[in-house]
Amino acid sequence: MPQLKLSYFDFHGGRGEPARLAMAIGGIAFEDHRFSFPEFPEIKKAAPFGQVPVLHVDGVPVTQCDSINRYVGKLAGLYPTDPYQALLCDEVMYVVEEAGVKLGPTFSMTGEEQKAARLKLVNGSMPVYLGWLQKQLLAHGGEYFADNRLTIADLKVFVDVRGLNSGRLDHVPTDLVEKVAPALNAHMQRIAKTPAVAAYYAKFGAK
Ligand SMILES: N[C@@H](CCC(=O)N[C@@H](CS)C(=O)NCC(=O)O)C(=O)O
Repeated sequence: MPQLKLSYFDFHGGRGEPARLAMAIGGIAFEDHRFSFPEFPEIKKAAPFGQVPVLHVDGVPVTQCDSINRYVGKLAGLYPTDPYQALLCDEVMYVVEEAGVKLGPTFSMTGEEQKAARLKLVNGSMPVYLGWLQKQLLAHGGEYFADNRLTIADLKVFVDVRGLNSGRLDHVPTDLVEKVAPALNAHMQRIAKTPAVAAYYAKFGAK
């Protein structure tokens, strides 16, 4: 097993959290390098593209969260070996990522500008991607997104839904997911109760 070090912000969400969760669930040893938002400018200087997450594999920095997710998913046994199931898994991750890319610019906005930009998403692309995810989940039995079992795609959606519900995102109503895609909320709650996921958050004293 290579030496792994994952660098990402110290909060239970965002692009780095699915990989942290997957490694915890799979019992994969890794250095969990977390840093605060004020520390980010220093980290940014060393990061390829000035962005995180960065996974160091035997000291080599690797970027792009979904590439990292697929890799650690394979190590942790949370990525399908069947090519079609892997495709379904990737599709779900890319949809969540696209939604994240649309939300990204709003983090550097404030006041009315941020409010207008976020409400545009809340009333536009967000219900579309949440609705699609719900449809996809239900089309595959309602419990998991692919392979009839927990995969990295479930973890990516789980982290996304938790973030939307958290109240951390100003102007995004905390009941948005419940209103437009209740099956995703039920999925999130089920994943949260998975013993390894519950143990992971209990370790941090987080809900
Ligand atoms: N395409 C990259 C995007 C990474 C990204 O934008 N990360 C955010 C944090 S979640 C970041 O580092 N933003 C700081 C910046 O772009 O200056 C990926 O998939 O990992």
